[in-house]
Amino acid sequence: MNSLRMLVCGGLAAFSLTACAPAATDAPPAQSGQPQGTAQLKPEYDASGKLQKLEYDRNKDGKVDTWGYMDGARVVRVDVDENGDGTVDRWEYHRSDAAAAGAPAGDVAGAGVDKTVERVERATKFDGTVSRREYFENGALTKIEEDTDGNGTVDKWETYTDGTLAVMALDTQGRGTPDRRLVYRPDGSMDHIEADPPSPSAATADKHPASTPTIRP
Ligand SMILES: [Ca+2]
Ligand SMILES: [Ca+2]
Ligand SMILES: [Ca+2]
Repeated sequence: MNSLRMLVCGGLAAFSLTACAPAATDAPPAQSGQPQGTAQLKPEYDASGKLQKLEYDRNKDGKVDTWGYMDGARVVRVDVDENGDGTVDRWEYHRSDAAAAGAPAGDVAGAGVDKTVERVERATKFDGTVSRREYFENGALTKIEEDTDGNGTVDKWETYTDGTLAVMALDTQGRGTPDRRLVYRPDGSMDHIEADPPSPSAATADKHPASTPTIRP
């Protein structure tokens, strides 16, 4: 994530936006293949010369694999094709710099920590379907939600404190809510496991109570 951000920012710096702006006004701005671009990085501007999009070939194989959606110099969203099959597998959403408290974009990029990222969505099976969402606050991972079995429902929730996994909650019964929680110490070691007893309402509704699964410790 941070490297992507820096790539995009590095590209911006390489272009020198102030130098590009007058040229973009002279030339038909909506055209693709702006002369200001390189083989690896191609910018797109709107009618007023404001940067709207960057296309980037991260691994230099001649195919675009990273798309940066821009509001001028501000990154709005970055899409990444991580396995090079032409389909996006990662969507990186950025909050506005104003909303990222005390974290102007330039400082953030310089520090190597991007505090404007608020959410990263991933298609972990590379099928174009989002199965994992990572949430950030001021550059620190706070929460991950994942559909590990691909049935469309989240079954794993991870909560992070100071960047360290604090609680992993699992839905092992396919009911849509966690029934088991793994609680970690600040040093990352496991503290204890909490497991819900089988739900009484579920047992009542179950026409075959004998088959109600027992939660293993
Ligand atoms: Ca590429
Ligand atoms: Ca892909
Ligand atoms: Ca699931």
